[in-house]
Amino acid sequence: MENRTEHNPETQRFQIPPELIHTLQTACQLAVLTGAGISAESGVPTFREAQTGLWSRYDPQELATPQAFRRDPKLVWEWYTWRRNLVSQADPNAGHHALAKMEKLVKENNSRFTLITQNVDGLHQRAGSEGVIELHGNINRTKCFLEGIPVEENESSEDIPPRCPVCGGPLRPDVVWFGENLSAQALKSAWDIAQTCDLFFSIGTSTVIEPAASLPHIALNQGAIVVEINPSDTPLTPLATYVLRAPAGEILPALLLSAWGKLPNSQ
Ligand code: BV8
Repeated sequence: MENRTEHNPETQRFQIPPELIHTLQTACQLAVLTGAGISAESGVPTFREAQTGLWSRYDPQELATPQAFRRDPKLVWEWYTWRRNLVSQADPNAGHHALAKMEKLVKENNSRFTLITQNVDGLHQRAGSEGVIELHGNINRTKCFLEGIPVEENESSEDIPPRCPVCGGPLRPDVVWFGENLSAQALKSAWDIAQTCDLFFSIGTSTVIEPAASLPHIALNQGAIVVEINPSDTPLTPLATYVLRAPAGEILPALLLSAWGKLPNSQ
């Protein structure tokens, strides 16, 4: 496939197609969709990687559901506590920082840049990205399971899960579980930019989870250039305009350097 970029061990460089660099420099509306893969280099395990230790016998897709929470709220709450601790020890990697820098450079060029993420770890915001559309919520926020209202967690509570101070119901993480609807506003914003963008990046996602997985196809169908960044093939790979077969933390800084001569953390 001539539009595929692989890391060249001899030159230790990526041969990024010059026409892709030009497209990146001249895009009017750039949309980026990220998945768990962009946080992999920060040490946050992707959703499909085997869970470690205590959790190895559970399937995340079974635990991340309202049914699992109703059945065993303590187990699900402790799973999220374990994941929150993992996320709290992680830092944004060069891929997160490169996207935050790219956003600033694209906006300085009076073009539009929209970052849509399936991730719940908040690492994009910690790297400086603005206006991040969190399709699946944020693991660091908490809400009441019964009323759905945001709640500041009372750290001293002995209850597992802690109770809502308003209704006494159990608290839950403010994430979208399987079988739950996404925020209508977040979904509409993501849909709209996929419909209007001229360049769409799909980064670190297996493009399996709906409705997020439909976004790159919406972009393709309206004529956008679609770039996939992933070390492995996904269902999107055969359809993407360009496939950058590399880890996000390596290829995104290379794209930034090639297109703007900048490094992720430079001024
Ligand atoms: C909904 C929050 C209405 C919780 C998550 C249509 C057809 C079939 C099924 C459905 C459908 N529509 C809806 C469904 C049901 C379901 C679904 O999609 N099921 C799947 C299994 C088919 N969807 C829903 O339930 C959604 N709700 O649509 O409501 C409805 C309801 C029921 C029925 C119909 C309609 C809600 C989905 C949201 C679920 N919540 N997260 C939590 O985190 O605890 S999703 C969760 O999975 C994470 O957000 C995560 O992001 C996502 C996994 O996807 P990826 O991000 O892609 O991660 P993954 O591990 O899969 O892949 C990582 C990739 O990174 C890999 O490709 C790897 O190669 C790559 N990688 C690794 N290292 C690197 C890298 N890439 C770059 N650099 C690296 N270094």
